[in-house]
Amino acid sequence: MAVRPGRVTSAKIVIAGGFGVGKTTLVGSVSEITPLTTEAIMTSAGVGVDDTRNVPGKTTTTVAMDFGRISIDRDLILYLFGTPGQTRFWFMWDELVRGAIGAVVMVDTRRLADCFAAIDFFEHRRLPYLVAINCSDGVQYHNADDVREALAISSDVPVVSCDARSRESTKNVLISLVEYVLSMRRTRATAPA
Ligand SMILES: Nc1nc2c(ncn2[C@@H]2O[C@H](COP(=O)(O)OP(=O)(O)O)[C@@H](O)[C@H]2O)c(=O)[nH]1
Ligand SMILES: [Mg+2]
Repeated sequence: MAVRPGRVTSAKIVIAGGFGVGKTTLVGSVSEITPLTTEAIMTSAGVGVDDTRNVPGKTTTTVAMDFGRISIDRDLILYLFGTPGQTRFWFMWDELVRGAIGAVVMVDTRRLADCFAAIDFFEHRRLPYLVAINCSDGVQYHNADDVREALAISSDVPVVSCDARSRESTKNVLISLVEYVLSMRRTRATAPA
């Protein structure tokens, strides 16, 4: 992805994280198009499969994925692809990350372990990602340094806070990711082979 003035560049970004962390909310708050979401009312088929114990208000679940679009400025359009949270959809992830420039891993600090699988996946694929702490109701239970330490991620991976329901906040997360991806690319381009 090279952002050139006067030319519109589009890029694909993956939104990942555990079940009920706010992925669908994030795509919905920031998208300029009505997000294509494949939300379904949870039925008894999900009992024992989808863990709603810590997400009591949740009555729907993303069956396949969320899709949205946001123009960061006149030159850059981002297409957002939310991953299905349930591990039974792992087979889709390879397709989902194809062509993506980077990923947002959303975390709820009360259920940090839920994002381990996504982080492992992106580390393994060498896809740049940042960690976005979704501060439910404005409450952040652990600071960014503690989260970084708990997740054992490198010091260059950005850890930011956000409110998935706020367009402004979500947009800032995406801008941070794009800046990070561009800085990584510059570093890789100048690094000796
Ligand atoms: N109070 C509060 N609720 C939130 C926030 N983000 C998401 N939710 C709610 O948490 C539940 C799960 O969110 P959802 O976006 O469906 O999670 P997903 O499984 O990651 O797609 C929904 O009922 C949301 O309305 C937040 O920042 N604050
Ligand atoms: Mg969802």
